[in-house]
Amino acid sequence: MFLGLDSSTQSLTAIVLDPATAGVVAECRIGFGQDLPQFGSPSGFLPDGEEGEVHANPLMWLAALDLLMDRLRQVCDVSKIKAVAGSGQQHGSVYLNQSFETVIGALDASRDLENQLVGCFSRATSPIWMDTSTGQECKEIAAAAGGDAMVCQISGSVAVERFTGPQIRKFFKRENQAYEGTSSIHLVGSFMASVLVGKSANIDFGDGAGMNLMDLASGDWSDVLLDATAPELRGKLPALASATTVLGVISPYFVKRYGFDPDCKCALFTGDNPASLVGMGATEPGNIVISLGTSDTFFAAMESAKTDLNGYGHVFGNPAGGFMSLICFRNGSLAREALRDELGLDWSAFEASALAVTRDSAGENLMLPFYGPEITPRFDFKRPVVRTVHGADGGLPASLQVRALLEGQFLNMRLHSKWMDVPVRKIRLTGGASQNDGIAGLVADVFQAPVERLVTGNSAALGAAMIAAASQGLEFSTLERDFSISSGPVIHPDRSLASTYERAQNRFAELLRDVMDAGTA
Ligand code: XUL
Repeated sequence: MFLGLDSSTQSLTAIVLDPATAGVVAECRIGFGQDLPQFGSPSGFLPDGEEGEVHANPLMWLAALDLLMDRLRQVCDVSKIKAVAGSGQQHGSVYLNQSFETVIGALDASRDLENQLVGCFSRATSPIWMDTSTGQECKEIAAAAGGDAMVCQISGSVAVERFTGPQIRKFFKRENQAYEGTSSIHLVGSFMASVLVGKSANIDFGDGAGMNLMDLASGDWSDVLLDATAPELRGKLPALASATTVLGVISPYFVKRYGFDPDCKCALFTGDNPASLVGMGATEPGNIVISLGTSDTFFAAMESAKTDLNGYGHVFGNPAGGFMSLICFRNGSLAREALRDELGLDWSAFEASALAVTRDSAGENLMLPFYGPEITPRFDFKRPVVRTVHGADGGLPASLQVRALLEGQFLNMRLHSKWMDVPVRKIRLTGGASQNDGIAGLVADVFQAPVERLVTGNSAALGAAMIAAASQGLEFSTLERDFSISSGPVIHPDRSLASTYERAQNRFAELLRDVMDAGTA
C-alpha cells in the first residue's frame, strides 16, 4: 500500500491506495479550523494580517500530522504501507534554526511533535500563498536580477508576491537577526517530509519552481536569483531533486507511535498542484485540469518550458518528468461564495441557478468576477463589474448573475491561458464546485472542449500516493489508468456556442482592459 499526504491551506488529508486491487483503501482528513480550533485559524491561516500578510502557524501542521496518523491507524493497517509521499500548499515557507535537524533526528515517540519541535523555529509563523505583502520585494528582485523578463526566463515566473523568494527577502529585510539565525528554509511540503523522514528533505522541482529561485533549465538554485533575494541563501536551502526520489525510511517516531513498518520508504513532497496533475491523470500534454477551489487553478503538462510574458502564468516541474504550467486565480470560491451570500442563496440554490440558465443567454451579460484583489490579472479589484445586454450595471435576475459570474471566471481562464499554447483536447474538472452539472457544462461550452470529472475528491493526496508508488518503480501511466478514473459520462460542449464564446471572450478582454486602464473597479 502507498500513502499520500496533502498538507493544504485548510486541511491535512491522507489517501492510502493499493495498486494490487486498484483501490483506495483509506482516506482521512483533519480540518485545521474544525479539528484544531486552539490555533485560532478557522480557515487554516491566522486572520487579520496587516498589509496583505497571510501567515499560518507551522505548529498547527505538526499537530495535524499527529492527529491524522492517529486516525489513520484506526482505519487501516499502516504497517502495510510500503512508501509515503506528499504534497503541500505551494509557496509557503518554514524558517528553522539549527536545532531542527537534531530534534527531528531523535524524536521521542512518547511526546507529540508540536511539543518537541516548538523550539525549532527562527520565525514563529509561515507566510503562505495567499500573502500579497511583498510587492516592493518583487520589484527589488526583478531590478537586481535584470528585469521581469529575466526572472521569468530563469525561474518560469516573474517575481510574484506569494512566491517564496520575495517572502524570504522581506524576512531578511525586516527581521534581519532572525534571518541570520535561520539555518534552513523549507517549503510547507519539504518541512512535512523532513519530519516524516527524520532529516532535512530535498525540495522537488515541482514545488521548487514556485519560489522564484530555481533555474528551470539546470534544475539547481539560480545564483542570479539567490543574490537578488538575500545573502547566504544557498546555504539555507535544501538541495533540489525529482519528486520520486526516495529520501530514506520513515522516522522511528512513526514506527513506534503509530505502527509503521521500519522499512516504509519516504519520497519527496511536491506542491499540491503538481501532485494534482498526477492525481488527475494529466501528466501527458493534452489533458487540461481546472480545479475549482478556494483559488481556482488551471494547469497542464507541457511539451517544453514555455513562459508567460504577461507574467500571470507559471512553469513548474511535472512530477512525472518535464514541465507543467499553472495559472492561479485568487477569486475562485471566494467570489462564488460572495455572490451566493449577496443573493441570499444556499449552495444548492446557487447551483440550481447555474443549472437552470437557458442557453439563449449564453455570453450575453458580462461580469468581471472579482470581489477582491486578483492575481490573474493582477489588479486591486474591489467588486465585480457587470455589463448587461442593455449596457447598464446590475439589475439582473439572480440566475443570470450566477451565470455571468461563472462565465466570467471561465472566460478569464480561457483568456489568460492562451500563452500556454497547449491543445485543449479534454478538460478534467475538480474541486468543490466541479460536481455541479451546470457548472461542468459551462466549462465545456466556454472552452469548447469535453469535460470529465474524476472519482477522487482529493486529487493532490491521490497524486501524492501515486508518486509514492512511482518512487517504488510503478509506472505513472499504469497508476493513472487505475486511479485517475472518470466518475461518469463525458460532458460534451454545445458546438453551436463556439462563436458566441469567441465573441464573449473578446468583449470580456475589452472590458477588462477598460477597467484596468481606468485604474478603478
Ligand atoms: C499556486 C497557488 C495555490 C496554492 C494553494 O500557485 O498559489 O494553488 O498551491 O493551493
